[in-house]
Formats: sequence, C-alpha cells, structure tokens
Amino acid sequence: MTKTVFITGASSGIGYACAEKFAEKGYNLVLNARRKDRIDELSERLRSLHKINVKELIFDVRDKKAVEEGIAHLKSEQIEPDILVNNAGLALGLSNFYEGDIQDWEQMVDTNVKGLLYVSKAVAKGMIGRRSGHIINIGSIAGRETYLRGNVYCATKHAVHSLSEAMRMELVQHGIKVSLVSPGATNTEFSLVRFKGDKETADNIYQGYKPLSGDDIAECIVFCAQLPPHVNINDMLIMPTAQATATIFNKKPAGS
Ligand code: NDP
Ligand code: 8X3
Repeated sequence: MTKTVFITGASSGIGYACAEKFAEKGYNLVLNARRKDRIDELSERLRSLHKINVKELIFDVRDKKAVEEGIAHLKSEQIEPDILVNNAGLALGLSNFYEGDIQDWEQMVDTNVKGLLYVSKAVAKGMIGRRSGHIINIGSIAGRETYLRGNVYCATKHAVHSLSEAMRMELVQHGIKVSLVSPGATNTEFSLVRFKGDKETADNIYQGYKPLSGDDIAECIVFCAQLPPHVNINDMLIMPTAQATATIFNKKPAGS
C-alpha cells in the first residue's frame, strides 16, 4: 500500500527536498509550513509530476490549536501518516546569551521544541492505534555540541536529541520507529533566517568549502524511511567532508 509522509517545514531547504525525494519514490504527502504560496506551488508540481496525493496543512507549529485541528482534519479525511518528518525549525541570532533577544529565544523554543512536541503527540496517537509508524526528528550537530553564541539554538537541538530518545523508549512497545537525523552545515535558507535577511553574512557561512545541500539530507532521510520493518536507524549524524565539528572546518581562503 502507498505510504503517506507528513513533513513539517516543507516550504524550503531540507523539508522541501524531502517532499521532492519522497514524491519521486511514489509516497503520498502531507505538507506543512506557514508560507501557503510555496506549499501550493510545490504541491501542484509534485501532484502533476508524480501522480501522488498531496494534502496541504498550512499552520504555524507553535499554534497548539491549529496543530490539533489540522491533524484531526487529516483523520476526518482518512489520511493516516505512516512517517512523520519533524523538520520545521530555525535559529534566530548568534549572540552572547546576556545580549540575546528574548523574543528570538521564545520563537526558537516554541518552534523547535514545543512545536515538535505538539505535532508528534497528535500524530503518534494514530500511529499507536495502528501499531506502526516512523517518526524522524531533524536534530543538528548543534544538538551534540554547544558552540559559542549558539546558546539557545543549541539548547533546543539538544532537547530534540533527548526527546528523540524519550520517544523511542515510549513508542517501542507500540511498534513505532523513532530516528534522529542530525545535519552539519547545510546550505538552505537557515542562515538567511538566522541573520534576519542579511544575505552577505548568511552566504559567508558557506564560503570556502562545499556544504551539504537539502538534497543530501533528504537522501539520508529517505534511506532511513525505506529500511525493512525490523531495521531502525536510531541516530544519524551527517557532516560535510570539510566539517569535523560544529566549529572546525577545512576552508580554503577566498580566491584560492
Ligand atoms: P530553512 O529555513 O530552509 O527551512 C525551514 C523550514 O521550517 C521552512 O519550511 C519554514 O517554513 C519552516 N518553519 C519555520 N518555522 C515554522 C513554524 N513556526 N511553523 C511551521 N513551519 C515553520 O532551513 P533548513 O531546511 O535548513 O531547516 C530545516 C531543519 O533543519 C530545522 O529544524 C533546522 O534547525 C535543521 N538543521 C539545519 C541545518 C542547516 O545547516 N541548514 C543543520 C542542522 C539542522 P515557513 O517559513 O514557510 O513556515
Ligand atoms: C544548523 C547547523 O552549526 O549552524 O543546525 O547550528 S549550525
């Protein structure tokens, strides 16, 4: 039977690439993000290219009521996600905590931690009832290491790491897989968002080496999703070859 994948944050970067790769493999999709125009364009294209069903769920994962209503609506339409990719997330700012913007902290915690929990709780209920499912959480190298001025973002991704372990322990008895996929530097809109539209600073993050792309990470996510039922990847850390740790890179000087 054709499986359905629910991807949060599918309007850009890793989530967008996941939608394309799962569609190529013939999966039906549920696509979420806040930017409706982008999800409309992507859904339309994938429907006509791959003859799959694509359901759009436009909501902010921070909005608990919208999340619950959106997922209840799926149930009313008999759409049952087999795989959930908890990808929606962001970093905002890069500053010492004592100079940090409290609104930025709240948005990161509310999106990366609380939003992921709201979506997971609502989707897990159906998976438990069906005694099958796969939750794939997008962590980060920032969930393994803390780097200077990454404070709150790193803390949210450490929380995703810990929640992935907790989910796995609590869902194993229900036959549900939980995987954590943690990328290093990936060239998406991530840095543009972090630096609030400052393109020069954002572009500079990816200069002098070859970063990962959304496609590279999507490939790994699809690999996790397609393993046989008795095989689960608990934890996958993916780095560009030129990145050893959160902060150690093999960068070539400009012009070389
Ligand atoms: P992008 O900025 O390109 O994509 C982020 C996606 O998240 C967008 O689709 C955005 O959609 C969505 N999103 C953000 N906030 C919300 C919200 N409140 N509700 C619903 N959707 C939301 O970045 P990436 O693709 O790089 O990021 C995807 C994930 O990967 C994030 O969790 C990030 O932390 C993680 N990651 C990224 C790395 C990188 O170097 N790029 C490395 C490690 C992890 P919209 O704005 O339309 O709502
Ligand atoms: C994104 C990677 O190193 O910029 O999670 O935090 S990093």
